Amino acid sequence: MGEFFKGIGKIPYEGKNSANPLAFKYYNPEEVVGGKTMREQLKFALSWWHTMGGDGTDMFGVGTADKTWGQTDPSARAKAKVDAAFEIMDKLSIDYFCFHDRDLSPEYGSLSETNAKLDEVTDYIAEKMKADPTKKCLWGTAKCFDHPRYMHGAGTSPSADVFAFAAAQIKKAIDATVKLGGNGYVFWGGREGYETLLNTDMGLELDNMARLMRLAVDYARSIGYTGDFYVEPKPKEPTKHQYDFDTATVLGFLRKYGLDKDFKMNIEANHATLAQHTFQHELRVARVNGAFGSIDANQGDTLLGWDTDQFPTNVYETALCMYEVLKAGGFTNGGLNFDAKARRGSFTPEDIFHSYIAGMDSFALGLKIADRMISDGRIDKFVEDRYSSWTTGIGKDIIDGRATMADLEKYALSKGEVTASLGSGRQEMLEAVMNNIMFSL
Ligand code: XUL
Ligand code: CO
Repeated sequence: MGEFFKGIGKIPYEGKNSANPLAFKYYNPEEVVGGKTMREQLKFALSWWHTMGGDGTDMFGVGTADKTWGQTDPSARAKAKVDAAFEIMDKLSIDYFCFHDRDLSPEYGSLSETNAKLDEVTDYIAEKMKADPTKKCLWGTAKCFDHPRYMHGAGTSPSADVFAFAAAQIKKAIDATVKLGGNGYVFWGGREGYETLLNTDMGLELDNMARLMRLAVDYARSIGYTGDFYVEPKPKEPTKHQYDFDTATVLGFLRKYGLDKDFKMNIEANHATLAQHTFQHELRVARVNGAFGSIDANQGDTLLGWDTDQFPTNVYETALCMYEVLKAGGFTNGGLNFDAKARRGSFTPEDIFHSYIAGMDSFALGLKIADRMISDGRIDKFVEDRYSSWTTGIGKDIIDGRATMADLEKYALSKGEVTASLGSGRQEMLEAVMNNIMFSL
């Protein structure tokens, strides 16, 4: 195996005063922040689809970056991708990778041939992981959205044959994830939605999506998989309306079908903003519902209405994200997967490194700021004080279930007007506190 990125060595941490573009300014893997090393807190992952396969092709033009890895034969290319991916992870000190089955190995003539070829690639990855045990699989998934057979959905297809095919594909993707020691398996419903209700039996489609998820969980558990299952919410794109619209919608779905104990969320920043939420909102909804799992780290463009999957560089957002992660107790099986791609104009091999360095440094800064937000205590103290009426008196009686409607009426009648019990929300003051913490680092 040759070296793919000959001019680029292992990316060093040089600190914030370094002007070397191929050095980390903030990501120092062994530095302890919030009781763990940055490496343990951030659990960065490489996304196989964007980094190893995405060549910049878009609706208006062909690719600009060469992602052939020097091979024309699909099978040879799949293995070269593995070599290149391990070189990238090694040089960037990234410990994890995430994959769709078809990013590892494409479809061939029949499902059995496709599966056999996938086995060859996962065998090869397993060998590389054995040689370097620091490299791990964060999660796997099945690409049940790109082939024409999935034009009307996979689990939500009107065709039972397509449902069966998707189940077979997911079974194999679960096998691959388990074989590679993955601790996560993702369901992102790429075409699990509709274009028009005039042709759609929504009730049946939702029931079937739940059936597929139940079958997948039961199968995985039966072969000894103990990791997490995640749903990755997204409101639209490619379909006009996706059933996994946002975290709240997914939680309702999971609870209806008794799947809520089996699934957590994989929250993606750009999906949150497409659903008209902030990234922090989606993380908070997952956290307060005990469903926080993993993160697809990227960012959208506020002026565009689609999934641009940009590398995250907005430190305000990464700080608020890491605040939620730390408040959730940190990652367990999850991590930060860069579901992000360099812009079409950033087409050189070095741009892969510049992109990851930018994203990793932004999250390292976000982690440091979030840790400071917590140790500083001003924000948390403000929130605690704001809700202090719930810790004594009538508030405590309500929380403890002691107050009846009649008691509350009696209390309200005796109190008279209650507007004076309210204090200012102090939003501007808190935003200034956040800036003060950010820039005191
Ligand atoms: C698409 C997307 C996917 C999932 C995995 O918007 O985010 O790449 O992360 O299928
Ligand atoms: Co994603």
